[in-house]
Amino acid sequence: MSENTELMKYVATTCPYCGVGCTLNLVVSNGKVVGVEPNQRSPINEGKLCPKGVTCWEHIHSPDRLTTPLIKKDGKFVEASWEEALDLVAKNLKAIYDKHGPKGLGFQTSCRTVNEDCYIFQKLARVGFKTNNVDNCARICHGPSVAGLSLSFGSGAATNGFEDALNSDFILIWGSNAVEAHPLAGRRIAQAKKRGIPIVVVDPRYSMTARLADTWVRFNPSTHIALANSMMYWIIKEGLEDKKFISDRVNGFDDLKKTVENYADAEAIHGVPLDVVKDMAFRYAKAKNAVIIYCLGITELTTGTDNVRSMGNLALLTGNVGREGVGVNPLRGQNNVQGACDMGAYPNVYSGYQKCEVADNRAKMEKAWGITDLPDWYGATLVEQIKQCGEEIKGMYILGLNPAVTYPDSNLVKAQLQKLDFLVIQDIFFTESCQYAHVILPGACFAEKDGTFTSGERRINRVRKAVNPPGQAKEDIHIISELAAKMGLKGFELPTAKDVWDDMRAVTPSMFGATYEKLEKPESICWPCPTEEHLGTPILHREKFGTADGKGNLFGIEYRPPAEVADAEYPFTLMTGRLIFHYHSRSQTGRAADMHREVPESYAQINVEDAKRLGIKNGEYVKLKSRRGETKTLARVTDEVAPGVVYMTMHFPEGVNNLTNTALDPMSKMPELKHCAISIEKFGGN
Ligand SMILES: Nc1nc2c(c(=O)[nH]1)N[C@H]1C(S)=C(S)[C@@H](COP(=O)(O)OP(=O)(O)OC[C@H]3O[C@@H](n4cnc5c(=O)[nH]c(N)nc54)[C@H](O)[C@@H]3O)O[C@H]1N2
Ligand SMILES: Nc1nc2c(c(=O)[nH]1)N[C@H]1C(S)=C(S)[C@@H](COP(=O)(O)OP(=O)(O)OC[C@H]3O[C@@H](n4cnc5c(=O)[nH]c(N)nc54)[C@H](O)[C@@H]3O)O[C@H]1N2
Ligand code: SF4
Ligand SMILES: [Mo]
Repeated sequence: MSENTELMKYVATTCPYCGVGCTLNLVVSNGKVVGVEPNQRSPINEGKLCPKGVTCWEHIHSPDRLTTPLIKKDGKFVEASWEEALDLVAKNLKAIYDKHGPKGLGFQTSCRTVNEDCYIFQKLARVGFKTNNVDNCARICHGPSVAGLSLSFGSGAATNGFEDALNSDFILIWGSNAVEAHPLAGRRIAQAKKRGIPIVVVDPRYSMTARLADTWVRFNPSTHIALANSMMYWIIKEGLEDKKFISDRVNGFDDLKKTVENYADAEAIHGVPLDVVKDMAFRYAKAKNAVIIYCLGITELTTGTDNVRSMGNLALLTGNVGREGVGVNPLRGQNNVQGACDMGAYPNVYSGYQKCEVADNRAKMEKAWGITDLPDWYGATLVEQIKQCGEEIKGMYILGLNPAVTYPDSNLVKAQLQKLDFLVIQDIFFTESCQYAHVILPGACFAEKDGTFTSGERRINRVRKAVNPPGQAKEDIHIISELAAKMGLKGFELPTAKDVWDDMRAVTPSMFGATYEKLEKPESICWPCPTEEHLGTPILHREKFGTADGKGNLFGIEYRPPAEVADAEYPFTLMTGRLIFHYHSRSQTGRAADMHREVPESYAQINVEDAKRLGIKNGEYVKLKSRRGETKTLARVTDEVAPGVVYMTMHFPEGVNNLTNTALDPMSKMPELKHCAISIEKFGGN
């Protein structure tokens, strides 16, 4: 039966939104996706989906999809053939490389698309242009988790799975609004609550997740290190540290002990009364099995890596790593943020975190890829690449990212992109960033290709093709392999996603055993999976840590304030985040009618007392200003944020990132997306 006459079929695949990795069936009728059915047998979502999952098919056949390559001529985009567009891309990237060398180009890839796209993309950068200037969206998401947990535990990944929270005796949720951002992981937390497992949520804001907690601890934004240090001071003072675990498996106790001595009572910094600090610390330390779940409240700050290491400190100090019901679990954000990093779309590692600076690793990849002279240097990261536009970097290739909306300081980003001699963007929609491109290449969305997404619990879930891409749009791996062919590169003749995956497996010890055959099962497998007989590794660090000496590392870390703090001119602290109904820059959820209707416009939460003082009423427009720009938004007057604090979602263009700051965490190069100083005015004045 041809595709156009078939009646109805179910295609098992994975949700394209968040890192929980719920599996679902796309319902296909007459060559079109007409709905979804959650996978009833999935151990991840057990037949449930959140509003984003339920509507994840609605954008697939949107009339706004990019259907043909576009080339900018005389300032206007005109339709072009693939031949013409790819010739132009090959010619321009090569010309820049010949003139400016490997550091003249920047490559940025998505965490929304499949592992296979990410792998072949970084291979193109490294083989075709000998550059490590390749990065992915994790940089501005969980980059500090990769950096921090690697230092603490020797692996940057979550230690335990989502369901494992049910094996815990105490759940500490820190800077994560899982109920809205990871609803099916949030469901596990709700199940834990029903079973009577105590839940403490640490958040400056009374979030949806804080509502679920039995104890909500409000603290001052961006003071995580001080608060964690205070907790550890009291844990050590009461002798509640796990002495055996520390002596057997952990380095650095003395350094930590000395540092936390100054934080016995740090309420002046973090704002949490001493009795609350002690109560939280003792409950965490005394629980038989305690787990920490954290997210962007921890990472998206200039102290991101140190905040993550503070979570590692708490767990190591109390022996809460390496078995069921414990661990430190960053809820990875995008559907494939774990995978994009695993695939080596990162400026210092190949797939499976094999470091580029190690000569043996370079030699191995050179042999596999049939080339010489792979670079050993640490490439420029996402925001560094933007800062270098027009200077070192003259050309850029962006696959599935929308920097004009999602990177800090949008005005700067737009100005920088315009300084490029050549910008190619490969997306499924014409995004706010596309207007700055010279060539736009139409990719295929998740429903139109085969591949894999790796979820936040390191589970490699299959993505399966249900329908053809619209018009001339092509699967992203095909676009890249055709481009590579135009450049005369070898090793890109990989017609299927499985071929790309096998190409990756062959050079990646930690994923070598994860064959497509093994990924067929509904529960799939979690890497590390080194051999074909291996069944995967749901829990990390059982016997030893992934560090060189096999031990976990405690670090004495001093509190540092954020890069920009409120002052007389900009007296409010801006926090930023998410809503359940929208996803990032809304290129997809904005095209799902039900989602759009729920919250059609941007808003900022402003404290009742502040609003009263400024004469602002609920539902009025306000102007928010920072040193970098301004934005107009609706005011929601509430006591969910403390006086002096404003919370705004990131989903609308001309929005929150007009205000944010590009200051970087020195270790992970994460920009301070969650903290800057602003002023508030009634729109149009008083
Ligand atoms: N609906 C929806 N779900 C999503 C996404 C989406 O866009 N929409 N995106 C996905 C992605 S990529 C990610 S990374 C995750 C993110 O998931 P989360 O990190 O859970 O979501 P956020 O709302 O960004 O931030 C979480 C919380 O951090 C708090 N917070 C805690 N401490 C601090 C602090 O010191 N300073 C500041 N400023 N805030 C703090 C905020 O109050 C907020 O409640 O969500 C994923 N899921
Ligand atoms: N102020 C502030 N800023 C933030 C955050 C915050 O909390 N506060 N959060 C940050 C975080 S955690 C993240 S992850 C980033 C997200 O930043 P982005 O990744 O830039 O955001 P998205 O809107 O998800 O953009 C993904 C793009 O990929 C396209 N796409 C989807 N699937 C495919 C595919 O299969 N192929 C191709 N070629 N394209 C595809 C989509 O159309 C979309 O344009 O934003 C960051 N920015
Ligand atoms: S929880 Fe995440 S993966 Fe699951 S349906 Fe919702 S958006 Fe998709
Ligand atoms: Mo993210």
